[in-house]
Amino acid sequence: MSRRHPEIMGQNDTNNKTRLEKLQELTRGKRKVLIVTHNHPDPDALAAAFALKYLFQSKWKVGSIIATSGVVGRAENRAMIRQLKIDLRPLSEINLKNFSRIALVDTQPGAGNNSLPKSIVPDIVIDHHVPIRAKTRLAQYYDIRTDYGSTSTILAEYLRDAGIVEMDRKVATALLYGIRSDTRDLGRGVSPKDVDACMHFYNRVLWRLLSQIENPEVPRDYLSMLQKAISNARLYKDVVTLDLGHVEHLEIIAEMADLMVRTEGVKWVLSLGEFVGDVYFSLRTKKRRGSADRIAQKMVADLGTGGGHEMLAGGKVSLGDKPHHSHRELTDILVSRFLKALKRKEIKAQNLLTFSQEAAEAPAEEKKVGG
Ligand SMILES: [Mn+2]
Repeated sequence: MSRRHPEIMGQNDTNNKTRLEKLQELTRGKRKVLIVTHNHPDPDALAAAFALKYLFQSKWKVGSIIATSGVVGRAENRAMIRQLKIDLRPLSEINLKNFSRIALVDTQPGAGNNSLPKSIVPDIVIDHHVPIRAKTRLAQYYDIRTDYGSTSTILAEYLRDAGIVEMDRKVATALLYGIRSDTRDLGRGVSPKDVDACMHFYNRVLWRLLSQIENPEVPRDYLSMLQKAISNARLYKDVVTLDLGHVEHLEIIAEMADLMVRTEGVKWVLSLGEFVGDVYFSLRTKKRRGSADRIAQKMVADLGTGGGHEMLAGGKVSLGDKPHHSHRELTDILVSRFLKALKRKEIKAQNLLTFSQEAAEAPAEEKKVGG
């Protein structure tokens, strides 16, 4: 019952202004804040970090550095960094001792998807993912709003309530893209707050730049991955599973899940792949109350980490932690747990394309019978 409620600094009724005061207090007199995103940052993580940096600088003249781990591979995300000039540093090259304040955005300590050493408790945690991690509550400041569609929305509210009228246009563009990309254009896992936030700074968005970010050139490899994804997809009635095998960059796993869930008649998609020795997966569903986050957590029980939201979730199993399992075995366990959770285990798999072809070729009355 209380699972979905927003938890903010341990209270529900604290308003943004009070939070801003607390943030100011925490960073007062600090030379530089380190802002860390989850590994392989997506547009929401990048926008939230970019906006937090802007808030610190423009409001309180506190400098900050944005750092992350992993690879930004998706063409749109690379375009975002390039076009908006987001200065992103590798976390591995940062001396954490040089920072007396560390902020985590779009992730939490113990979530398993960021590279902040386990021994470090960040001072600031801002996120929108379920579950709220135990270690998050140790942070001096945390703002976890699990009913929000994006972390960017939280940052947009901060900027609005900090009284920033003429918001930096690049920051506004980043935030809009962050919100849109996490909510699939304000249509998935979205709250009224996400829509409000967009409306507030709409007139500051650089639309041409945004269009360039959303429609970048893609490498030919991208098309071959697309081909592989489609031909590998297995259909269990209305559920698709998809093993991409080794992937060059991580975002492709989520991207293919997003694509496949748009297939007619498909209600759920599990997309998996192996990246630098770890198995990653993305879950997507058309069901508004799909509990994808709970299924993701069931799938990784005793194996790894997982979480997310009702309609989208993800997880990771490190092969290093499970040396007795091969990539194939782990993938099989994850797929089997997924199908079991959805009660599709007894259904015989079909090839997604064969199925569509048969359906297309079948006479109309037979299709009706199949219902
Ligand atoms: Mn997010």
